[in-house]
Amino acid sequence: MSEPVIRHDWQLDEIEALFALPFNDLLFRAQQVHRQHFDPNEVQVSTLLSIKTGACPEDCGYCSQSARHDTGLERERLLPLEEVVAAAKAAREKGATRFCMGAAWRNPTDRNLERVIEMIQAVRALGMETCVTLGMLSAEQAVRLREAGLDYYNHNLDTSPEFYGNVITTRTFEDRIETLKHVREAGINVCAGGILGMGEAPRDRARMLQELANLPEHPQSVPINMLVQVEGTPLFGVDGIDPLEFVRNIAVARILMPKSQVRLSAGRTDMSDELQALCFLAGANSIFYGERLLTTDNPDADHDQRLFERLGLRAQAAPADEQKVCCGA
Ligand code: SAM
Ligand code: DTB
Ligand code: SF4
Repeated sequence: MSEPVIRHDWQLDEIEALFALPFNDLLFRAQQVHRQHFDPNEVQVSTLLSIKTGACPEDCGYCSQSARHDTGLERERLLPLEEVVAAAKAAREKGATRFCMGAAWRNPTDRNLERVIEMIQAVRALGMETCVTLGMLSAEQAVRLREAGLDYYNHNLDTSPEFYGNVITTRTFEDRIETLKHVREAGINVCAGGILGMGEAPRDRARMLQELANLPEHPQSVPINMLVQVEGTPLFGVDGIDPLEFVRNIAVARILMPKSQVRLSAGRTDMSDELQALCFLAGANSIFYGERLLTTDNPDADHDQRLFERLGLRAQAAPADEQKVCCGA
């Protein structure tokens, strides 16, 4: 079979045609693409930590951390360095190779950025890859993070440009694209994806994947989250997505972005093992691992280890420094 071309010119009708394929045909195509670029039995394992929780000024309709929603979440100040290092060590001991730190900010102040940089350097010193998600970044801040050795920056498009205003009003889809540009141009690996099950139409899901695939470079990591419904948020109680439709989204993401890590992200506690197995078959090859996401639960590490055993999956080893796309200071 010929090497699939890495494309950045996907048309909406082509993407919708992929979604319309019989399920077996779609999964077969996705699995073929997956095997051309990855070991099909290897999964990248990341652990998350909320380094600054709650009281966020943004109004994201899905989020437990927005100051505008009454979710009963206790706000916390930026965690001390020692606590972050202890959590990273614990994650490493359980088998995670990437440590992702999230802050409930619209954007970091330069002062806070310096504190996060100390965390990045301390976590890298443990031999782990680092990822942070801190909200909007200026071009200068992205360069500063790159110089500090950051491996990945997570910033999700979340949904289609057309549906965006139904979910978030305090920033625009274009703002997100702008931050991704700063991150990419600074030479940091991009982690960008979105959330499914927020009441969006099938066309919005196709549009979100089109926007991701038609970025100047495919994000190196593409987290696909299933909405975790949090009481007190505007999206609590919304009709969720058909699980098989979720699997189709994973498969289409894999086909559009053949070399990206596609992460089966939030929402796994509500998924059966069998549904997760279908997601891996569709080309997902990364997960969040450990009992906590940012503010909500994730499956127990023991359960995930058992699932990996049952499926014959292996956690990807930590990449040697020289193999990293980005190796910083
Ligand atoms: N404040 C920063 C920002 O929004 O860019 C970083 C942290 S924010 C919590 C990171 C991402 O988590 C969001 O963009 C969203 O895609 C995802 N997320 C947040 N709450 C979620 C939920 N309830 N269910 C699924 N994904 C969620
Ligand atoms: C992403 O796409 N999903 C993660 C990470 N990037 C930062 C966050 C999921 C958050 C789920 C809800 C919570 O725990 O607050
Ligand atoms: Fe704030 Fe990020 Fe939550 Fe939006 S998703 S409310 S920006 S923490």
